[in-house]
Amino acid sequence: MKIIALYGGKSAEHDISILSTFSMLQAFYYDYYQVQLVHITKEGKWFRGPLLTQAPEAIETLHLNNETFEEIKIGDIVEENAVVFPILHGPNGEDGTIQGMLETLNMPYVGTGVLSSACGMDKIMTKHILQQIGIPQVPYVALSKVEWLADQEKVFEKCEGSLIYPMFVKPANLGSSVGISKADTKEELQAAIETALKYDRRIVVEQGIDAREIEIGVLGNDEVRTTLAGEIVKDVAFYDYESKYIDNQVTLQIPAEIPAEIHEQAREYAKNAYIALDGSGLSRCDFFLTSNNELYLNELNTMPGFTQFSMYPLLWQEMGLKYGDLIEELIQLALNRHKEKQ
Ligand code: ADP
Ligand code: MG
Ligand code: MG
Ligand code: K
Repeated sequence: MKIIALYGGKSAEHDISILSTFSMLQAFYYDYYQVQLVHITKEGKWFRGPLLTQAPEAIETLHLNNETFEEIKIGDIVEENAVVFPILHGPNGEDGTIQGMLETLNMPYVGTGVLSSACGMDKIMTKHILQQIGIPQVPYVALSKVEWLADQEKVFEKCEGSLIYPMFVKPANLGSSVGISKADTKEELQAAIETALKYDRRIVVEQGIDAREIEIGVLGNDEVRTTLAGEIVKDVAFYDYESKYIDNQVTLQIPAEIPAEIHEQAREYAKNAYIALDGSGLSRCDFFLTSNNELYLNELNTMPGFTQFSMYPLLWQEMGLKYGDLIEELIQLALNRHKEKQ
């Protein structure tokens, strides 16, 4: 069987996708699979690369070059006995667009379907759904570019009327902390809103809280399993893009040292949220935990970071599922879902 590794992508998280893909390529069971590389450029062009029969030694194998990659049309990836593994983060990859395309092409694919991908990517939509099923979240205000352009003072009133500083301002559709800033004053709020609006026409302003960050791994289609929680232990106050991917200013504590009842609560919320969003395949569910043990669900990431040092695979390793077996399980979940739909 062939695995079609779709990576790169038209998003700010292009480079992270390449890192995750390289890690994964070390772990496929090449006795059973061959891996076809398909690189999506930042401009959204598709290039077919080499067919791998063993793990590549260098990440350069994944980088575009004229000798080993040829431009293809999207429909060219269709073939029998293949499963698509979209290792794409953020808009145009993790947000239901690629998933919808693969549905249309009738190809089995790893990860959440159209609905959960789209809802998980959209922070406003996620909040609406979580609210509906009674999962605690930090207070927030949803805003549009139109509102901001019409009357900035009204927007300030809306935010300051229901939230106190610090506030966190985020584009509705993004990840990896891109476009997110913390605002301690009205001036900073203005700048933060302007920044977030560069990435999306819908944004969210949230109550900033001082909290630990814990994460739960979720895996499965109809039968949903969760991991113990892991904690992102931060040396920095704001877990931003730089600290996550460049400076490595974080360590992972697995399992998180939190009270047993909080642990159970988080697992239950993660499972319920996953089901409410129609999850299948996998997701990583992220929480805030305050010093007086208030637990807030922050977000679900439907294609979480997947290097060997990333939280999601490490959480499953703690549960006894090795990195290679986790990938195998994801492929089987993709095939099962596809079979059920036929
Ligand atoms: P992304 O999808 O980009 O990861 P998050 O909502 O997870 O977006 O925000 C990124 C990081 O910003 C979080 O991991 C956390 O460190 C910080 N953060 C986000 N929202 C808040 C908040 N309301 N209060 C405190 N810190 C926050
Ligand atoms: Mg996210
Ligand atoms: Mg996050
Ligand atoms: K998300």
